[in-house]
Amino acid sequence: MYTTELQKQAGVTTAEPAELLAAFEARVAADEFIEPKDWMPDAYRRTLVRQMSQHAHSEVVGMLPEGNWITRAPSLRRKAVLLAKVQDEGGHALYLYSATETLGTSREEMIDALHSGRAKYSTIFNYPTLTWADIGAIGWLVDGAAIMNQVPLQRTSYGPYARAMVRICKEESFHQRQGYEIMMALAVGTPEQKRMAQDALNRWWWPSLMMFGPPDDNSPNSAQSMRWRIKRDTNDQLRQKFVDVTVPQAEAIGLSVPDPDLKWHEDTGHYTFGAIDWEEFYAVVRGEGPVARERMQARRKAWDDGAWVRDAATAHAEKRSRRQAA
Ligand code: BYC
Repeated sequence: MYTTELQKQAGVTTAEPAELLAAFEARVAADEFIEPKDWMPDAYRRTLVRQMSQHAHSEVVGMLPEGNWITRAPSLRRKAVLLAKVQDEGGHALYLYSATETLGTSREEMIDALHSGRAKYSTIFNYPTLTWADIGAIGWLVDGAAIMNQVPLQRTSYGPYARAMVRICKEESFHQRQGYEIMMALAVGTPEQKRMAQDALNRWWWPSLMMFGPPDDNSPNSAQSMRWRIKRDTNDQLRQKFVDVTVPQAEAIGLSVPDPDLKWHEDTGHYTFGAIDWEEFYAVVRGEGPVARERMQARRKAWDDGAWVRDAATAHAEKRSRRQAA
């Protein structure tokens, strides 16, 4: 009844009933959603907590590079749009933290893991936003990469994660368009504006490709996550789709992708592209990104500065429940 070959493959370390595991695997294979109260292997739960909380952290840290430009947006319209976008990212983090809490972890545990450096967040947010064109490049490339990764996650096997993704993807598609629209405007602007747009593309292109994670043959979590249908596509498959969709968008506005090895293949209908600097990726994952320290300082400060708000909200909730009980 206990530890079977199936359990070993699933990375199950404690003895878990084989029939429950078999029923779980069958439901996943039939594309049924797994819900919070359903039985699930510990390793499945741990993988989800890891991926979903890191996803939530990425949304919250992702507010920083763009938030940095709200006061400097070049017009009232741009300011209003950027403000709405950054607020959406905060909302995404809230849906994701709530969905992760259904797996039995708490918001405090997750935030503590981020602030202590135990939990990761996307490498992309450790690069600085130097000019207004970077805001265009982030919307276009970073949100574009996020959509590519997140559309399949609407069919991820864990119900609360899949449902959170539906709304997130709708909002991300608006984000991608606002970024591309900024790039379009700059690309037909003055020579200096066009130069800024090209410079932003040059700096954000390769880090955007890294967002999809290490290559498949070096991605320790992919095989199991694909089997459990947490991930529906591999890192390399999504990266390829992103390149295929994005290169023509750059060409349409007269910008060039900074990759001399980029080549279109009529026969396969795909681009091949140059080597990604994985040393840079792993260094950024290790916390050595150009603005990694500033990002974590900003998050910790925001958490400390917000302590009075959390205290006030808790006191208010307690007062309300006392009043209701009376
Ligand atoms: N950055 O075995 P692998 C956004 C880690 S937010 C940092 O392939 P997995 C947005 C990985 O965690 C975008 N670390 O892992 C917000 C693992 O380490 P651990 C965030 C990375 O999980 C605001 C190790 O490398 N999106 O779009 O199978 C404004 C080995 O990797 C990265 C999500 O989080 C990275 N880029 O696949 C604008 C989507 N890549 O955890 C935009 C959900 C890999 O074992 N997440 N690592 O210590 C996923 O789809 C998957 O977790 C990943 C990685 C594809 C990211």
